[in-house]
Amino acid sequence: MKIKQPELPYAMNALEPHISQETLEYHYGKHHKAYVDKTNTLIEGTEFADMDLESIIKGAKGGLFNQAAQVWNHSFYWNSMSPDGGGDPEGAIADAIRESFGSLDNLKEEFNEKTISNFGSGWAWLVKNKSDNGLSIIETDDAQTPLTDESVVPLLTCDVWEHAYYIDYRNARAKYLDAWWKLVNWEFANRNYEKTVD
Ligand code: MN3
Repeated sequence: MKIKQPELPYAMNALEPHISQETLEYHYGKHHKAYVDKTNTLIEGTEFADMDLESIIKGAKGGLFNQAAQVWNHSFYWNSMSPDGGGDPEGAIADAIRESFGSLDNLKEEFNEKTISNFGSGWAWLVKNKSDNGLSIIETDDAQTPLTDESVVPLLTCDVWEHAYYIDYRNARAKYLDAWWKLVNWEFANRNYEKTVD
């Protein structure tokens, strides 16, 4: 089965002024596409050729894992932002944030602190713990993804590879994080949170 790059859920200029069209042209149009293309090249003629993306990620190691996980992580990242995003959360996610962090400001502070201190390239995630439906913040390096962690459900992600923000913010990761919070898609987080509540 050929892995397809999902369509961007909004126009290339829809996240401006926080994230520019130029960034999305490179990030979605070149980086994400390259992960899709390389995954398809690597699975050709192998046991992974007929698997869906999640099965490839769960079964693969090394180069194929890196490419396939980056396909999934980026698709999840596009949905973690919205032109109508930002502001205060509503619904189940709002209650869960209050319960786990006390307030949205506390969540932002902890998320930003952990994300800024990640030394290299990686991802910051808000996840739900399956054990108690509480929320946690996870940092993953390079292509690592909580999709392979059976104990959590990913709710939101922020790409903190430099290619996600260098055009707009140069090396100022903190400014990019401020922009990400202005776009954060609470509806997506709620859908992910609610679909898995037992
Ligand atoms: Mn990226």
